[in-house]
Amino acid sequence: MAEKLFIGGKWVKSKSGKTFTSINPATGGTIGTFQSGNSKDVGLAVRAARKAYKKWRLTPAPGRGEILFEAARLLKKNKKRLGKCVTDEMGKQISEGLGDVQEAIDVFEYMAAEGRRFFGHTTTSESPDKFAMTVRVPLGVCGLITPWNFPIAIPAWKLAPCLIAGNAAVFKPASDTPGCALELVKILSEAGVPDGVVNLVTGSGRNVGAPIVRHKGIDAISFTGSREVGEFVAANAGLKKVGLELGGKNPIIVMGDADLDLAVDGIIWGAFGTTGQRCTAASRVIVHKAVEKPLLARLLRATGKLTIGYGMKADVGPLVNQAAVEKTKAYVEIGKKEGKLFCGGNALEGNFFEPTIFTKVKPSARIAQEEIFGPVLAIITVKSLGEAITVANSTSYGLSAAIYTRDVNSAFTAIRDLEAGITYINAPTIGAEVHLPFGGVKATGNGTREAGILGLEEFSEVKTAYVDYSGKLQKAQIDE
Ligand code: UN1
Repeated sequence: MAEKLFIGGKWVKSKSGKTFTSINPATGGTIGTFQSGNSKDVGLAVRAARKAYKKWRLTPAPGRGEILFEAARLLKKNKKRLGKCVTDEMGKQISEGLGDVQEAIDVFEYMAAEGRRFFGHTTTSESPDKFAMTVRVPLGVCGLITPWNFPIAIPAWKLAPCLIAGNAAVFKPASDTPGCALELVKILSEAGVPDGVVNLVTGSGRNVGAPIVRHKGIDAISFTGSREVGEFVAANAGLKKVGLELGGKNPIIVMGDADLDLAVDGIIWGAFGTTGQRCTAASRVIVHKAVEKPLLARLLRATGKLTIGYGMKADVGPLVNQAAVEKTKAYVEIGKKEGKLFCGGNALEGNFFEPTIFTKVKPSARIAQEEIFGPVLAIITVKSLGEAITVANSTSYGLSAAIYTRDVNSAFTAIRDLEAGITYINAPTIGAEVHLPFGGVKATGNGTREAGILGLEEFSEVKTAYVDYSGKLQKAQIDE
């Protein structure tokens, strides 16, 4: 039986009358059948959200927080089961599947507690007997469009701040992971999110995503995904408030004084964790010439130890689908012309791909510039910290960056000069925590930060309020 859409608190079929299936990328087994939503479903979801918003926005924020705490509790209770759902539907290794759920728990708890802060400012007035302050107000109805690589965590990053701020949501998950999205929405409903406040419309980007982006009844869009789609969102959302988290080409710099064993652990995790399918994945290593040889020897050894297979059993799971395999294959062919294939390079049966490393890559090579979203790492060799930073900054993206060094001067220079929203010292490019802002510079987005205190800003706006208790007309700038 096909799963349904969730609109206005009811599980309903799509007006399209069509469905699609979600497949386990490791085993080829069917996860489930889901509704292929269309613009009519989006219209109904927006109507339900607008109606529910009227009441939800007036529910005191600590009360909204109670519901989010309950959602966190239910996620905890179901963590094991949901972690396996993540592994089965998108392929990542089970400890990462559980981490995906943990990140959702963390962000629900964090944002739930924001319900008792939600601070504005108070300040002085230039007039006597007058009070001035700012308060935060919700945006209205938000369209949330999420990717498959963190199928529970990224929807949670958006839903938790969206809800605590008093907005209603129309949520469209990636078509590779509708099952995880459904699980999350069921938990929100069970936790007490009122009917219509969160509406789920599954289906394609063309038939569901685009109508959400263009809908006049939607006030804001929060999108995480590819740069191409991000550009479409920016061009089609009109005057909606838009938050974009797009790609990355994240570098790890390894200096001559680095702890090489530590660096190798970080590179392997950064490059091949989630099979390279993170916007924060390390896809470039920029190594100082002095340690190139020993680093490569260690990397070869460590890569050789990785097991590839179904995420319940192996270190490196599959790519999400056949299109991702084809894309990775194509980049490996490009890489063979641009650098030296050092290890891996082969697609295996099913959706699996060997962890792949290219050496002697030029900073301008396509495999060093374009986001592959697969287990492909480009190694670039440099002669100084200055050159390393110039190379690190030489892509259009700027999400996360890392440096391995024992020198405090190099570390602080990197923090100052790396063009990235997130910089790690002696840690890989992945590992963001939910109470700190997450996001990037340059083509990684449009400046929005998710999670942390800034995550609330994406989903609320500031209202300025003046209270004049003088009992007479006072004119700003004009009265003496
Ligand atoms: C993403 O790569 O799409 O820091 C999000 C990390 C995770 C979030 C990544 N906590 O890698």
